[in-house]
Amino acid sequence: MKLYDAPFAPNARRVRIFLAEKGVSIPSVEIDLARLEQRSPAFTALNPFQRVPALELDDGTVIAESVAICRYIDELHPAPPMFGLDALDRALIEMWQRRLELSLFYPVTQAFRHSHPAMKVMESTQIAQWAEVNKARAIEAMALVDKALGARPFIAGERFSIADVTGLVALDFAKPARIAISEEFANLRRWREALAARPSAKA
Ligand SMILES: N[C@@H](CCC(=O)N[C@@H](CS)C(=O)NCC(=O)O)C(=O)O
Repeated sequence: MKLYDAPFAPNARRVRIFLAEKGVSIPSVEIDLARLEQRSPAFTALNPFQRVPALELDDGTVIAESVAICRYIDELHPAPPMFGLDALDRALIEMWQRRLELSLFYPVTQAFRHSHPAMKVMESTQIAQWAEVNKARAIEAMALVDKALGARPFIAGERFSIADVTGLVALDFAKPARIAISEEFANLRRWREALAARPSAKA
């Protein structure tokens, strides 16, 4: 297996954190996004969507999309379980994974892509107003997640899951996207600090 990775790419980091939690290591190939290596003919042949991460299996099959890669790894290495143990657990993790991905992570990445000068190379048409819309959406999502978390340790319940990985990566990426995490969101900040203290967060 070969993992196509990029050091500062938040989606690639989701997979790296997941692998670290599982204690699994996969040889990786670095794709230089700033030099648009993801658009090279060789990488496009692997992933026509021109995005990292991508996992190439020994038979040449390519799995792209961070969560699809994580699901595959989870099937091969079930412990510790990160996609849930029973019907309800799996449903709640899926619910939070999707909420965090669509309502928090995606707006944070859009705010970054449409405001940061370094992203001009990838977003040839940067729309400042779209960045602002997404900043506001990310803050709305932070408020909802803060409320939902209450005192529970992890977003989908008592166990660390793929949803927490997406939450941590989204909140960490809020910094380069210039979205402050309000002091008001005490539950959210406590959750983020606990996730950031796990050894996997260094991945
Ligand atoms: N939905 C995809 C998103 C992948 C994605 O957007 N990757 C970014 C890096 S975080 C990328 O490759 N960007 C290159 C580009 O936009 O040209 C996933 O979950 O893996």
